Amino acid sequence: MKTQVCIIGGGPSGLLLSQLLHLQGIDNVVLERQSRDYVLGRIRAGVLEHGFAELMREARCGERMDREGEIHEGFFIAHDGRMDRVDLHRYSGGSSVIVYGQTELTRDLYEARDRMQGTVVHDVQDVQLHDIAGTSPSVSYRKGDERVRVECDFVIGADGFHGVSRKSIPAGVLSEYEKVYPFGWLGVLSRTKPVSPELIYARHERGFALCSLRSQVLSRYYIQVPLSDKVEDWSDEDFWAELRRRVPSEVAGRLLTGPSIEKSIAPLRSFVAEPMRYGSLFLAGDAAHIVPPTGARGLNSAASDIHYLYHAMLGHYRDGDDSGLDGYSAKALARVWKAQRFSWWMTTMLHTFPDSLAYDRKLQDTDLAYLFSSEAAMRSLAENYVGLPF
Ligand code: FAS
Ligand code: PHB
Repeated sequence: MKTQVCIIGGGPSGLLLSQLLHLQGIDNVVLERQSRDYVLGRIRAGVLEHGFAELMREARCGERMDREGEIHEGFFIAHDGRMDRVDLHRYSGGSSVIVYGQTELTRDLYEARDRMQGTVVHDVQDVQLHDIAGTSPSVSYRKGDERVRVECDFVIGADGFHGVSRKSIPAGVLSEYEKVYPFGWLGVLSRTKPVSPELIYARHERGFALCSLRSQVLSRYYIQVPLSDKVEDWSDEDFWAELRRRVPSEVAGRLLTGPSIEKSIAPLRSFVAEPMRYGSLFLAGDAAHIVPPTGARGLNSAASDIHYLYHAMLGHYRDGDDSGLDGYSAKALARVWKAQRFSWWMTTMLHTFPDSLAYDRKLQDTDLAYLFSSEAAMRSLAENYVGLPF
């Protein structure tokens, strides 16, 4: 098989770039380890920043997002039994976010690939990258008992944290920066009316909680749990009881509960791999960086990688200009690290840390007090949450 761009990973990063390139006549293939149903069965991000939504529209995949997604102009932080609102619209200069599940946007991207007869190969095994530091890069994979080689100009590593791409960069070249948090998020999806029209991030001495949603009939809730917890340790009843303890009584009193249709624990980590380019290999999305979901920056950090790569590829194929490719890693990392900082800050402010000092907890109190007493602090939070410019 020959193509111009071989994309490893059929998650949102890989699919969005594939769609954008195809629309510009740049030939590409997507290689995905899992089946389509498996990819669409994963429940992940829920909040899209302005930049991601614009990219979806540019990729001609934004219609359902604009029809079914909810524009949110603020969210609440619950603490000390009360609720304070973060007015995103006011403090970001009129911007907002869209609440629209990653599952749905991934479905929209797959359907767009199908409509354009894009090449997405599922259930590929043993993907290997070849000569990415040389002049004849290629990617090989096994499908059934057949081994296939894809000759290409560029390889995009959009294969997530556990993918093969980042691991194909020689250890001596790659620098990895990681911070693992001493807790995880137990998430539940339920077919219930959301408890609040806007998200509620709750700080509580028992642990963090988040009340989110996917639609007016589909709610998404999280509670912080110790790393030692397993999903099977938590019955639905126990989950709902603990969530009620961590939110203000006015919220607990109107919480509608129901059976969980998905329940999982996600560990929290901050991670960045540098550089995001090695020869003809370019890393994008979770393959290069991970954030704790407290700042809703996970999926949204992938957006700017895709934006920069898309324009760099256009420059190369349309104008013979490689400045975008040569500058990709530094430019992407500059924005990635700002998302890392914001996610670390939100996580540190809102979670309980097992080994925290009384002094640390006073700083958390002060962070919140400063936030709700300073327009400058609120503007800083708002501009990060709606998405810094690309
Ligand atoms: P993805 O991991 O989504 O996709 C990579 C794809 O590559 C996968 O489909 C995988 O099957 C495939 N792949 C892996 N190895 C391969 C190989 N060797 N060959 C071929 N294919 C391979 N972000 C938020 O903003 N809010 C959240 O609440 C949130 N919750 C999350 C919960 C969990 C459990 C996880 C893991 C992530 C969560 N995230 C959240 C972050 C998440 O949304 C990611 O940022 C997003 O999935 C990034 O998309 P991709 O970069 O496409 O990576
Ligand atoms: C979600 O709805 O899954 C969600 C929303 C906001 C976050 C994290 C997760 O910060």
